[in-house]
Amino acid sequence: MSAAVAAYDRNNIFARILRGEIPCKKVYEDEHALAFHDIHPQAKIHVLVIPKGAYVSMADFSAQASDKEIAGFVRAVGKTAEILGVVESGYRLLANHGPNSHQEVPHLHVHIFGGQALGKMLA
Ligand code: IU
Repeated sequence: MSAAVAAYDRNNIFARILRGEIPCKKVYEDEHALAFHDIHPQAKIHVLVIPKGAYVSMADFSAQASDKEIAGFVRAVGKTAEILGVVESGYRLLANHGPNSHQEVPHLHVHIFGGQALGKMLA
C-alpha cells in the first residue's frame, strides 16, 4: 500500500500551539495529543483534538504514525469528550482534509461539536 504523504509545514498555527509559542484554551493533554477550544466556535461546545506528531491529515497519520500514537490519539478524543461532559447528550466528530473540505490548518485535527442539538449534517 502506498499513501501520498503531504509535506508538513512546521510553522502552521497548531505546530506553534504545540510548541507553546501561541496560547490555547486547553481541555486535555497527554503524551500523544492536545485538546483545546476552537477560537471560532461553531457550536456551544467546539473543541479541537490534535496529535502531537507532525501529520497533515488522517491519511498521513494512518500511514506514518505508530500504533501507539494512533491508539493514544483515539483515546485522547474519547477522554476529551468525557471531560467536556458530552458523552451522554451526544456529540459529533469531524476532520477536514484538503481543498474540497476547506481544511484551514494543515495539521491533523478532529473537531468535537456538542453541548446542543446539532443539525443532521454539518456539510
Ligand atoms: P479546519 O477543519 O481546518 O477548517 O478547521 C480549522 C479550525 O481551527 C477552525 O475551526 C478555526 O476556527 C480553528 N482555529 C483555532 O482554533 N485557532 C487558530 O489559531 C486558528 C484556527 I488560525
